[in-house]
Amino acid sequence: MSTDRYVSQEREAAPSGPSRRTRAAFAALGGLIAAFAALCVAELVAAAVRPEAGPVTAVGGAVIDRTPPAVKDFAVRNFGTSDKLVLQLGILVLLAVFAVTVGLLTLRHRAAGAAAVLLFGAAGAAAAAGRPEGRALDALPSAVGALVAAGLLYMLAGRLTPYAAPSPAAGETESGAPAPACGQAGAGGQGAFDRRGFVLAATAAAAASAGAGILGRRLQASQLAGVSASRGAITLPAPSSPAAPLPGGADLGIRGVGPFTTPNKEFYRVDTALVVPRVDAGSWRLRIHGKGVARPVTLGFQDLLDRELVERDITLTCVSNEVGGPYVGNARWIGVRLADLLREAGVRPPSRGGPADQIVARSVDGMTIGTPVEAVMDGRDALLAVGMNGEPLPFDHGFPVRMVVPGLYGYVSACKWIQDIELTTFDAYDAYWVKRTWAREAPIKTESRIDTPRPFASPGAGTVPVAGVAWAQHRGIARVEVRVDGGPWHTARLGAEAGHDTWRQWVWEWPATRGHHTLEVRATDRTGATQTDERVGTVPDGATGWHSVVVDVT
Ligand SMILES: Nc1nc2c(c(=O)[nH]1)N[C@H]1C(S)=C(S)[C@@H](COP(=O)(O)O)O[C@H]1N2
Ligand SMILES: [Mo]
Repeated sequence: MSTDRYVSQEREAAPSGPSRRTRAAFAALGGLIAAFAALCVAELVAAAVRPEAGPVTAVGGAVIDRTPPAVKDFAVRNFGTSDKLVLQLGILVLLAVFAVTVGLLTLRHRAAGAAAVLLFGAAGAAAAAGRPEGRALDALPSAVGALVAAGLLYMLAGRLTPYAAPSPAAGETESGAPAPACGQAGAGGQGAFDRRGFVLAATAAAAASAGAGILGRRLQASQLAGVSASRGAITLPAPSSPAAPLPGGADLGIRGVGPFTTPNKEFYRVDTALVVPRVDAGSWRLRIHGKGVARPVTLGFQDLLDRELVERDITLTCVSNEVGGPYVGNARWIGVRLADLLREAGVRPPSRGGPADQIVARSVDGMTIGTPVEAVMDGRDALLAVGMNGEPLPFDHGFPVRMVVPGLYGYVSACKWIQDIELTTFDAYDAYWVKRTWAREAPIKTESRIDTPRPFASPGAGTVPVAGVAWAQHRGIARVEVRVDGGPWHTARLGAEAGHDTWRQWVWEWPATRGHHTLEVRATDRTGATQTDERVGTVPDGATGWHSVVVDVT
């Protein structure tokens, strides 16, 4: 670049009119291109480090870690499982705004603009390395991306520096010939800059960035394909203690009510992972250690498969499930009994004098989940699960190994992508969600949900099946009742009981009359406790209240 053609003091030749606007637009574009380059380069570096270390993912994760429960609840309620997509789009929009601002800043201070990019990169790097399971190396994608972007922005900004005093005849080159149309600013030589140079450099940079980004994504995809193949190659041994066959009639087969066993693809997913961890079963290890562990152990995936496998139907529920909400699902799990492993390691529950009352499970992505030792060792089927509905765990649901404990909400029991189990006390350690105001202990509350008719449906008068599910894991459902417009309660017909750890379907044939009606449901569990009508929100230990549906019978 022939710097002698540029002035050092931009303000002296401050452009005006159309040229000024063009310069501003180009500067903004330069900022956007630099941001794009940063993301693309970072993606390429992340392919070498790990996908989770990419800046958008890392910043998103850091945001999730710091999101107040009320906001998290709002996000889950309004965006459901697309809350993560919304978050990532939000980050990209903010980044774009920042990029435009920084681009414009370069018009006044070239170096300041580039420095701002480095600062932003430092924030991304800190977010990546500062995640619960973050490593120093995770800072690399953001750092390299920011360095490249800062250099690029500085270079592009150079192309926007106006030429020194206009040539004797504005719009003409020294030889007197007209300026090439796409070269220097055609209109009003005052403030003209190297348009052509900018466009060429910007185009080349955008193309190179896209290339790096695509290459990065390809590399990441091929790594994932490798792990997927290793999952595909797994055959789970037949369980030595199979689940009892589902009693006929567990599934009432009513339209509008999901199947008794929720297919994996339809199973709700709740976690903080923006990138689903892809753990290779071959290199997976689980360490069991801590207070009162006489014989710490480290197990591999095959070690689990070589043990006695049990198969159980267990209904999972999220504490963030609103009354009537979708975050509940029932699956047939295969795994090893966690209590057996703990006993072999020398662990005793508090009731037998053990010093630890809390199991803290840690996932590969830094989630921590605290479960009462007593619950895990009280005889219930607390599993280290390796299979879900006849296949290895799906990646979304914790492959290769997760915990499943009947009767406890997921955030205090169901650690996915588990890699470490530490025996400790509730006094000594607060797990991830407990630090964020959720309760230390959270047994699942007795709840019921109307799945059909849907809210504001308009069925015809006559017999209308009102149906849904009810759950009170590890206590079992004894009765479900429905009432119309606050009238008397009617006992619903229950689906056959598959065990105390699963939900039950229910149906009540409603002789529906024309008009506006409110349907309400309540369940009673096998301890005799009836679901309370008191409405409380999900924080800190699960929502209560009766689910109601308003319909218009025609
Ligand atoms: N590693 C990890 N495990 C996790 C979570 C998480 O965010 N990270 N979320 C928990 C919560 S809140 C619930 S409700 C269950 C949901 O399990 P699912 O996504 O398989 O339905 O997983 C639990 N295990
Ligand atoms: Mo949850």
